[in-house]
Amino acid sequence: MFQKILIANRGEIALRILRACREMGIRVVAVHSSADSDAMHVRLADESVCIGPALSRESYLNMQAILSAADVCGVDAIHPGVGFLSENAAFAEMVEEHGMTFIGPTPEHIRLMGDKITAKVTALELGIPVVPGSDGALDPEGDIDSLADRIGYPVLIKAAAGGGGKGMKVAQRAAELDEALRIARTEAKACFGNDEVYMEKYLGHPRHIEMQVIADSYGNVVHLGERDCSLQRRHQKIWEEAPSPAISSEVRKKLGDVVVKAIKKLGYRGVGTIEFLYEDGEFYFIEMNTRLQVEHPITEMITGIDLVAEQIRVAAGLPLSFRQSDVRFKGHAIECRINAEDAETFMPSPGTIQDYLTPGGYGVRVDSPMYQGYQIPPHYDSLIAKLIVYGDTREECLKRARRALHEYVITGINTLLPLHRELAEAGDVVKGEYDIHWLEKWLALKVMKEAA
Ligand code: MV4
Repeated sequence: MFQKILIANRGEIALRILRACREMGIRVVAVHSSADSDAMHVRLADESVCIGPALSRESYLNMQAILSAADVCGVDAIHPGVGFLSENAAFAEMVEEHGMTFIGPTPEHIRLMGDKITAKVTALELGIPVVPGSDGALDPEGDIDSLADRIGYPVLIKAAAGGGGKGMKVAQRAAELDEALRIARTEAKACFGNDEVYMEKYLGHPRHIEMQVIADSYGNVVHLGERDCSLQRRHQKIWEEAPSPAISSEVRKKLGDVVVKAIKKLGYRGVGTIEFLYEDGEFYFIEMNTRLQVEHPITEMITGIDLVAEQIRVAAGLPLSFRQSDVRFKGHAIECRINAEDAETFMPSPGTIQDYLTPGGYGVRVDSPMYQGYQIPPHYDSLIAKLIVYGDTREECLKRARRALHEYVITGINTLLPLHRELAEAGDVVKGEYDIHWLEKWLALKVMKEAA
C-alpha cells in the first residue's frame, strides 16, 4: 500500500481524497496555487507545496511543477482527482515514467475513451448499445446527406475530441445539415485542434443515466449502480440522484451485466463511469469517463462503499474488497451542487464567506472545504460544496434534503442554495419526472413568470 500520495487537485475533491488517505494511514502531499494557500486540504495535509500562480495552466495543469513536487516530497502515487489532468494520458505516462503510480486507468484506456469516436467504436465492439449513427468520423468528401437520410432527422454532429457538450450541433432537417457540419467542424478545430466529427440520431427527450464501475488488476469488475444526472444547465450538473427514479431493479441488473461484461473484456483497471442516454426504455452509450466523478458520493451513500478508498486500493495492486454479490443497494441519495453563483443569473460570485453553518443530523453529508472567513478565489470552477442527503426512500430523502437545505447558511456570497430549495419542492422533481432539458425549460419559465 502507498505510504504517501500527492493530490494534484484542489477544492472539495482534494479534501475528499485527503480524507480517504487519512483513514487509510497514507500521508498526504497537497499541491496548490498561490491563490489556494489557505485552502482546507492544504491546512490538513502532512506537507504542502506551492506549484505556481493562480492560473490553472501554470499550476494545476503544470505537469512539470507537479512532478517536481512529487519528486521532492518522495511520493509513491499521484491522485489526479477530477478535471485538470485526471484524463490526461500524457500526464499518466509521465507519472509512471517517474516511477510513481498514477491513480487511474492506463494511459491507453484514457486515450481510448478520450476520443469519442474510438470510445463509441469500442463500446459497440464490447456489446454496449450505442446511438445509431456514422461508423466513425465523417469523411469530408463523403455522402453525408445519404447518411443523414439513413439515420433519420434530426441528427446531431459531434466533435471526436469533444465531450461534456462541447462541439455539438443539431440539424433538424436536410437544409440545415451543411451549416451544422461546418459549424461543428469549425468549433472542434478551434476548441480542440481536431476537426474530426461524427453523426448520431438526435434523441429529443432522454435522461442522462451513468453507471459506476470499478475494476482491479485481477479481472474483478463490479458495477455500483447508476446515477441520474439529467438535472443540468448548460452541461453543468446541478442535482444528481441515485438510484434513478426512472430505472427499475430489473433494468439496473440488465444494464449492469452488460457494462460489467464489457469492462471485463476491455481489461480496464480503476473506477470508471459509463454515460448513457435513456429514452423510451432504451439505453444508448454516449461517453465513458476514466476518472472519479464529482457525484460519486450518492453511490457511496446507497452502497456503503468508500469509492475513493477502493480506487486507491486497486491502484496499489490490491484486489477489490467486495464481489458483485456483496453489493447491496439500499435507500436513495441526492446530491445538490452548491456553486458560488447567483441562483437567478448563475453569475459567478467569488468573495469572502461571512457566515457558514452546515446542516447535520442523520443522513446528511456535506463535502466542502469552506469555512467562515474563507476567501473564494475567482480563478476556478464555482463548486464550493456538495450537500449529499440519504433516505430509506426517495420521499424520505427529499424531506431530509428540504430540511438540510433550510439549515444550510452561507452569507457574504451568492450561492445556488435558493435554487435547490425550489427544486426540492418542484412538482416534476418530486415526481422524478424530468429529462435533460427539464431544468433549462423550468428556469426559462421562471424568468418569464417573474418578468410578467
Ligand atoms: C446527445 C444528445 C441527444 N442525442 N446525443 C451532451 C454532452 C455529452 N455528454 C453528450 N450530450 C448529448 N448527446 C444524441 N445522439 C443530448 C446530449 C445532451 C446532454 C446529454 C447528457 C446530459 C445533458 C445533456 C444536455 C444537452 C445535450
